[in-house]
Amino acid sequence: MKVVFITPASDLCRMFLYRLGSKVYGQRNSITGPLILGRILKDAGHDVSVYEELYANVDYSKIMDADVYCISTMTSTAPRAYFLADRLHKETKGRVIIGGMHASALPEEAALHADQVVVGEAETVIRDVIEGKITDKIVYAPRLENLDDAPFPDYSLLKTPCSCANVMTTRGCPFCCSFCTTSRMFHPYRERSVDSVMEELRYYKSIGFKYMNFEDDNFTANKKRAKEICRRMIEEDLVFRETFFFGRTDMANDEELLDLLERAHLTRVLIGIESLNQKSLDTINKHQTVEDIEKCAETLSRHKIRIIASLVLGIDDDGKEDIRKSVDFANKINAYQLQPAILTPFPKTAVYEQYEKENRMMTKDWSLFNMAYVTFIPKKMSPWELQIEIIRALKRFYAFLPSFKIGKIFGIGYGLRRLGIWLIAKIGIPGVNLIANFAKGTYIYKLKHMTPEEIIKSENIGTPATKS
Ligand code: B12
Ligand code: SF4
Repeated sequence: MKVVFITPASDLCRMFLYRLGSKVYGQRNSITGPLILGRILKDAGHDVSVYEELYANVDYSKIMDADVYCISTMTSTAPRAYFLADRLHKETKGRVIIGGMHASALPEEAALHADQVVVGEAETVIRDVIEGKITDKIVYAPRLENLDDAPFPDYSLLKTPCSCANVMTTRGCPFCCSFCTTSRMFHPYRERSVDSVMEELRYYKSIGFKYMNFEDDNFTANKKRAKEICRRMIEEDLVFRETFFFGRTDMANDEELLDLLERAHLTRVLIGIESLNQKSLDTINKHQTVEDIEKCAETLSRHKIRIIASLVLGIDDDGKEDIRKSVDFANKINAYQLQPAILTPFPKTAVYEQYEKENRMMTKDWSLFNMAYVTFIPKKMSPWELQIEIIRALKRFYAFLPSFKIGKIFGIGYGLRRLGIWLIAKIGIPGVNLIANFAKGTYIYKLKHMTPEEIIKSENIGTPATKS
């Protein structure tokens, strides 16, 4: 059977400027689910290809003869996924299967656009679904107990650009922050054997990848294991030019770990700082203190591990001053990048349930759920004030002069990249203001000109609670 996997990207992410921006921001990398499922199907004799809309336009006229279309969903890409599913249903004879993060949270919604929906990790069911042996409209896939049973992602199936291999050595996270989707989707936390990870790295070296990321939600959750992986990378010459990973502030308590990370070139880490307000950290169930954050910043810089400071904007206990304090802190510690994200209540998370109960959701236009839009009524500021804070944060952080300082610390290449982001932020900010002022009917315009109650009414999602 001819099987085509599509990972959609929203209208915004398919724009030329966005693609250019993401090129400046870092290496192009792929989501691994479709490449793993694709390999299972290829090994079973099917003709498989995988497309990602994020990095290139897909020529749909070339894939209209497939027998099955497999579409992945995140929340922000769900509307595009449904559009493609409807179009493929109308214009082809192929079956449409939808899976991934968003479809797993809201399968009934996805089922309106698909022949079948798979909830959860699909490794154990994908072949039977494609070959018609499982026919349920909504298939609840049992989670993968032993991660070593999954094959490695097959990058030869990918027809769109990719310059960095993504490796998941674990699934899930032992913590459970109130806004986090992955710790729920991939529950409980599971680990692959270190041998299997090494074999995968060897495979990427052999096919010529220069860059490799560990995309585990929390790579250093098990420090002993993280150390073992780094140690073997160094011993077996499996070190890549640079490896990005997600970590938590608690990694800074282990000097040996930091030393090994540095030597294995795991030198760019996204740390969820989220907020410098202890009350907010407790509200989101982060299990992290302000002292942890400060210590982490200091220790990582000693080991030349560059921090991408991730902040969550709009936590109930945070006001504008708290957000600005966090941005200034990121500047003070010479964070390599700032990743400010507006708190986004993804379906099935604790914050989503809470805001639903409190009638604080302003929209369910899923395309806005990309962590750049205010989709709920914040507590300590108006929705527009919060929306503007993310822009202010970028402007405050990606300033012209600090780029030179960063260039001096991390090298000229990094300084230039930072200047690129500064330039993009500069073009982006007046752009948003222009839309907010003149593009009537857009969500940004509504945020600026309407009350939350008016927004909710116009987005048709129910009655708002009075803002406290
Ligand atoms: C790598 C990655 C990226 C890469 C590559 C993405 C791409 N090329 O599209 C980059 C960095 C570019 C990226 C971008 C974004 N990402 Co991202 N990303 C990830 C990450 C870290 C790993 C993905 C992965 O490989 N997972 C492991 C594999 C095993 O899981 P999987 O791919 O979901 O597949 C399994 C199942 O979902 C299912 N499945 C998946 N697809 C299909 C399809 C079918 C037909 C079937 C049956 C089953 C099925 O079976 C698979 C095997 O078990 C995840 C976090 C995570 N842990 O998943 C976030 C994550 C998916 N990203 C997220 C977000 C928000 C984004 C952005 C919107 C961020 C932004 N503001 O720009 C963009 C959107 C990109 C887009 N396509 O438009 C969120 C999504 C939350 C949600 N509920 O929607 C996540 C969960 C991280 C988080 N913050 O919680 N991302
Ligand atoms: S630490 Fe990170 S991955 Fe783990 S639950 Fe919290 S946000 Fe999710």
